[in-house]
Parts: sequence; structure tokens; C-alpha cells
Amino acid sequence: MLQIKQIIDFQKYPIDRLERFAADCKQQLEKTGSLLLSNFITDQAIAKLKAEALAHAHLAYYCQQTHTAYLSPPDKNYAAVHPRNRQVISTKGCITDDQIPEASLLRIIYDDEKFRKFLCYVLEQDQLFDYADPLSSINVHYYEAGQELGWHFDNSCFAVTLLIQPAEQGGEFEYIPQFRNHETGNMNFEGVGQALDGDIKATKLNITAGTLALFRGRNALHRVTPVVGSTNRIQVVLAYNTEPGIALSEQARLTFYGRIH
Ligand SMILES: O=C(O)CCC(=O)C(=O)O
Ligand SMILES: [Fe+2]
Repeated sequence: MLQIKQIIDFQKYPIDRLERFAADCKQQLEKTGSLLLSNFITDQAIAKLKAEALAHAHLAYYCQQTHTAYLSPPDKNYAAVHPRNRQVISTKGCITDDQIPEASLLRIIYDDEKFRKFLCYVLEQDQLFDYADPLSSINVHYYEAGQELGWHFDNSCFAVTLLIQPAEQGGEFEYIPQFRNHETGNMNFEGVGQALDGDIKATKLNITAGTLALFRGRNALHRVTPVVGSTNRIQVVLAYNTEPGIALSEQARLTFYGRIH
């Protein structure tokens, strides 16, 4: 089995050097709302992760949902066509933590102390915790041809993802940082309406296989464009909580996983 130093490229990314390396990462995240570390995972490890993800693809639960950009139910004070209430489509497959092998490299990465310390430092958190339910900590997402994630703002204040396999075409991550202010309640309906109409040119983030992406999606409008072609986009979400004992809601588990446990 590979050790963490054979999985994460510590030569390129000395994540255990907090003051020297991680401080720059933190600054980059603060400045741009995202941090992309390309080839964070070694070629050897990404090949294993890809083989594992492909071997388990048949277990994925596929769901299609419509939702608002704000990920909250429609607000009756606005019309159905208002940016607050307009519906977008998200459709993808997902395998859950309990379907990921005990010995998976994903667990070694997710659990690694140095990796968590690095995340805490960059994300300005005291400690990070696993999800309390058996499904939600590590998820592998599969986007087949035509599948996508519609424009949205995240509920959580940060996200940690690892791309295993990009699509041949499409399946791109588009990101508009600082597009609303959740803290002050500025919803930027006008901007969201323009983005939904395709009138705003969003930045496409250049994410390749083995890239670790950290982003602050609560105030950044973002989406994954529809995949074109027969190569699925395979993306791992490493989900952490900032407090212990928190499970994903049963409603969300039913929607995304098709089951509660
Ligand atoms: O798949 C991705 O790259 C982004 C996922 C995302 O935005 C989300 O899960 O909220
Ligand atoms: Fe998101």
C-alpha cells in the first residue's frame, strides 16, 4: 500500500511547512476565493484512484434535481421567473463513503494528520471532523454525457475536491467569486439573473486530474458545465465538518444518495 508521501507530492507542495508554504496558499484563497494545486496527487496514486473509481462506477446512485441558485426553496414573495426562484438542473451520480474500500487511498488522504493541519491552516479552522453519518465524508461524483451541476452558491463556507478524471469536453468548473454577500444579505438578484441568462462570462478554472481544489463557494456563483463525450468526469468531494457529531440531513441524503444509511 502507498504511504502518504507517495500519494501527495510533498516535493511540489510541502504542505507540512505552514509558515512558508501554507501561508501563501491561504493568501491565494483569500484573494481569489479558490486555490488550485495541480498534480497535488502523484501520477502513481491518481492511476490507482482512477482504477478504483471506474471499478465502482456501477454502484453510483444517479439523481436529477432542479433547484434555485440559492439552494433554498422558492420564496413566494417573488415570481417563479425571478432570479431568486428560477430553477436550474443538476444531475450526476454519486458513491458514498461506505462504498469506498477500507484501504482506499482516498481514506489515507482524507484522514491524514498533515493534510488536515494544512486544510485547517488555509481554511482558518481550529479542527476538522468527519461527518457523523456513514455516507457523507468521502463521495465520488460521476458526471456522464449531458450531466451537469447548475449554477449555485454553496451552503457551506468551504469545499475540498480532488479531480480524478476530467471529461474530454465540457464538464468544466465555472466560478464567479464574490458574487453575493451571504453575511450582509446582499443576494445580487440582478447579477444572478444575468448569469442564468448566460450574459456573464465566468472564469473557467483549469482543473486537471490530480488537482486539489479548495474554494469558498458560499459567495461565489459556480457550476459544472454539461459533459460532452463518453469520458465521465470523476470528482471526489472530501467533506469535513467544523464541529463534531454533525450528520448530513436525512432529506439531503435521500436526495443525493437515494438512502439514509
Ligand atoms: O464538482 C465540482 O467540481 C464542484 C462541486 C460543487 O460545486 C458542489 O458540490 O457544491
Ligand atoms: Fe458547489
